[in-house]
Amino acid sequence: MKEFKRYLVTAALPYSNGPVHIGHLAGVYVPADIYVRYLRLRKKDVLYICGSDEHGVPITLRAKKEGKTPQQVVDYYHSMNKKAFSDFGISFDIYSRTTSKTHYETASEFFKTLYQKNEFLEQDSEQLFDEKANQFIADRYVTGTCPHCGYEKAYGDQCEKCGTSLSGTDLINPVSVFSGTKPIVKSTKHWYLPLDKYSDFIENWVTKEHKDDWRQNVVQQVSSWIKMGLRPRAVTRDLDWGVPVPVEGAEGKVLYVWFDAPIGYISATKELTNDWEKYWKDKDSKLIHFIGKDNIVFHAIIFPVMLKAEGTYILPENVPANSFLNLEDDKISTSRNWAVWLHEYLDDFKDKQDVLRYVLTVNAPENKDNNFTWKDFQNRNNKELVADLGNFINRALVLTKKYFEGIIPERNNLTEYDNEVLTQIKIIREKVTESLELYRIREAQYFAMDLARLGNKYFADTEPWKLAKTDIESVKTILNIGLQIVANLGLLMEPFLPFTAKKIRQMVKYQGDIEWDYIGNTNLLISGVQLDKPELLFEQITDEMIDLQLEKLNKTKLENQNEEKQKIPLKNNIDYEDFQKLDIRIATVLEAEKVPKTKKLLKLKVDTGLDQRTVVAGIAEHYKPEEIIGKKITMLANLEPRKIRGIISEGMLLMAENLNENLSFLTPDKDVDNGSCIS
Ligand code: B3M
Ligand code: ZN
Repeated sequence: MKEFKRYLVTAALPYSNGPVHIGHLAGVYVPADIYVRYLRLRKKDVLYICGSDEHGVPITLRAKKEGKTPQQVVDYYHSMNKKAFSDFGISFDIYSRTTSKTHYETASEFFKTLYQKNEFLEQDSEQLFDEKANQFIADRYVTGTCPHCGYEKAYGDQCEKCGTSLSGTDLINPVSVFSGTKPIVKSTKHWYLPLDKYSDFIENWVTKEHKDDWRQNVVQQVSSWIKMGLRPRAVTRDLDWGVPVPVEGAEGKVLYVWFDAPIGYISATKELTNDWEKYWKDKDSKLIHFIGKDNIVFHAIIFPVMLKAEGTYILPENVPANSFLNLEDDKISTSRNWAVWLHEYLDDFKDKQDVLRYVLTVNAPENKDNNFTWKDFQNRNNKELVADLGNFINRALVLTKKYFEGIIPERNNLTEYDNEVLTQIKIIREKVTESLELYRIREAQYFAMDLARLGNKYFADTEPWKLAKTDIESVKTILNIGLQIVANLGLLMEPFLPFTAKKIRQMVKYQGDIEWDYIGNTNLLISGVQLDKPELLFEQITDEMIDLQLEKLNKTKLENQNEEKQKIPLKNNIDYEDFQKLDIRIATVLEAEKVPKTKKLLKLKVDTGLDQRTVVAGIAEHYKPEEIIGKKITMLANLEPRKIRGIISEGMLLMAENLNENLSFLTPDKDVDNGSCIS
């Protein structure tokens, strides 16, 4: 495998329109942090780059919803997320942001370089324009009826029901999300990145050159995009929030967020070091993009095409893309508040960052989606961190205190088993190394815990607490070896559990360098050193602590259900004349029966005060016929009669309903006559 002089590790830039949650940590930031910390322990020249992604329509929508400016929104979440990452030991060398001055300059320069190289296609296209909001609207922000399946809530870019990829102008009765009005179609010019021109390059580079060393989810997704045929992609937008397009004739246009955001990696590096070009342009630099699977196309196709077209940059050596983490079997969602927010986790689990890092790593969704449950969180903590890692270390220290007043004993003659245990330490290091080099972070964490399991087994096999009565010299050797294993854990766990690893090194007064290659050294600790009073590294997580979290989630679920009720979207406005055409009356149900061979229909005979007539109503799943006879109801009396399942229905029952289908009649609160008008 090629040796590189330096490493450039990027982690996907989180949008500054919400807090970061455990899905972000599991998907991107913890695995990347583990890999970077490992490289640092190997004394590699490595930069860990990240920052806030601060453009894009979702941010302007949130700003509009909260009555703030987009800058206020991104300022708020940028500082919240920057602190949350720091609190969790996500050790970026820089956490910048794409509203920085350097980023605007860098992104503009990058665009201009491609523009001057005539890399872009310039095309006029028909786009939907919201006259009331006075802005063009991206396809995602227009809804309407899908021309393929008739689904009335299709988005302009895709129909979620039949999955058809759409463009806003395809929709029937399009409505702008911004103003609720019907948009018009207007022509506008945009600049397109010719992905098709680089299709062969991408195909060779990803699906052939990296067929074996990149994760299959990445190779397969790129393959399917190639098979579908790469098409020119617009990299400018008619928006006022973003990096202005720096060329003539582009007034009122900004760079597409996914064009400018990846350049954020470059601008952040520029802000970090004057040597930035060494990292981004020297073939001896290794570039790795840690991302979630929803960002594969941008990091394995679009950004590499941009870099290739610009011509002076290196390309990523790997793009480890994780899948998604679910929470209690449901998709994590910022908008539904279905998440464990980092800033809230620390409120409830103070100083337990490593517990969450550990659980998210052993459950990392590396090759498929995975699920986080609070029960598993509790079990992993209590049965692995407390019982394996913490228990072993505590035993080594407590026994040393008990038999040698906390002074590290010297080692005497080693048995064959002692030697075997000592050689295992380096073997475990090598297994962890290999897994990390292959970005198998979850496997690496498991192998690292083998060292704690080795220590526990060594004590269980040698039983120093029994030997102490008869052979204290052997106990010295056993405890010395146990403490050497503890010191090695203080190095081996540094990438995974940095807060715990530091405590371990302090507890055994490890004074050496924190280096990967020292792992396996069986003399990290000098005998005769006085150790401090042992402290517990981990504490039990109780059922009460977990129940509290589950209660929070149940409360969120209920709030979401309540919220769902009001989610039936408002229809277009009508004028008073339209309303006057409706003749709505109070009536009484005289007879009611189920319509044969249907689940939902009841056939009613009603007295409207003007006449008696038949009405068919879809309420059979909510009311039994016998329970509505005699009931006063509200109905639309002048609806054209229509035949429903062979029955002529003369009018329509008016019911109150919401999305959770909690149906109700509209019954007057006073005993008014049949035929009373609703006005
Ligand atoms: N802001 C993250 C996302 O899609 C996106 C990553 C940008 S990395 C250049 O959630
Ligand atoms: Zn459809």
